[in-house]
Amino acid sequence: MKKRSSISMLFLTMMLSCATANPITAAASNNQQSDATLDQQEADVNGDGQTDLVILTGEKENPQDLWNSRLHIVVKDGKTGKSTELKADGNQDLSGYDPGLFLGDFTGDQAAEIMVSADTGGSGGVVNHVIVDWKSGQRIIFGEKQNAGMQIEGFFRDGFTAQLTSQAIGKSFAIHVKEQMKDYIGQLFDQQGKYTGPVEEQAQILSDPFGLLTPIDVDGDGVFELEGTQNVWGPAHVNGLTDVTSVWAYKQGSWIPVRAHYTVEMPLIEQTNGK
Ligand SMILES: [Ca+2]
Ligand SMILES: [Ca+2]
Repeated sequence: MKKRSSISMLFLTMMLSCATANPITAAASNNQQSDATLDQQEADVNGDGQTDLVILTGEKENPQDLWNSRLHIVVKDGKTGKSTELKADGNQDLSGYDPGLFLGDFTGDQAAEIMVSADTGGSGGVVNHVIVDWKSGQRIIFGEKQNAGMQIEGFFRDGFTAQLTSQAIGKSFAIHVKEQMKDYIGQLFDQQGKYTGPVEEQAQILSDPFGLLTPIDVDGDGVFELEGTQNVWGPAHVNGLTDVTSVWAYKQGSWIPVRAHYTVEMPLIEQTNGK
């Protein structure tokens, strides 16, 4: 997989579902005249022991354009030579800058899954990630819902504190945010750190979807996990509060978070003065 530039600021949180992915239907490839080959990799994706060729194609309005629309996966079966095409994210069109492929086994069945990543070019560098289990009926096992990751929500409270909850794991934690909130003293907090903002607005803090999402075999069992970092922000998107990094493993049809940590920027000069 191609390395991408570091991504820390994304937008909007989305609901995460660990439910089984939608079955989707592969269509015969018969309309590739305008498609450009954007990446190609080799691996056994159908589990027959033969190496297959996986090609990522997309459409460019102009050949020199960096933006690619209608990303498609084409698999050339290493045994039969037959090509099968699939929209990279099933029923919707996946688009983006600098799209790339990664082939690796996330499910533990010895056949590689097909991971497609594409920068959306949106605020802060949202990256779409799709993982297709080709062997098991071309199922999308990681898509927009899974890309919401830890789904952090939260609100501010006294003591320059951000009270955060991960909807994905149902756990809460608090971080000290005086440094990040210093522009809001007099608006959301008084000088002593007492919260003075609106109380009716509960979800003042949200997390972005994953940006960079890296396949990594964290436990050395030969099956890839995913590691990614999400920006947690509030009350506005420019106000990054913390970055949450989590590792996810695909177990029995669901992505399970196996570990997570957060980082907070250290104030270098000012003494914190929260309660
Ligand atoms: Ca697999
Ligand atoms: Ca592993």
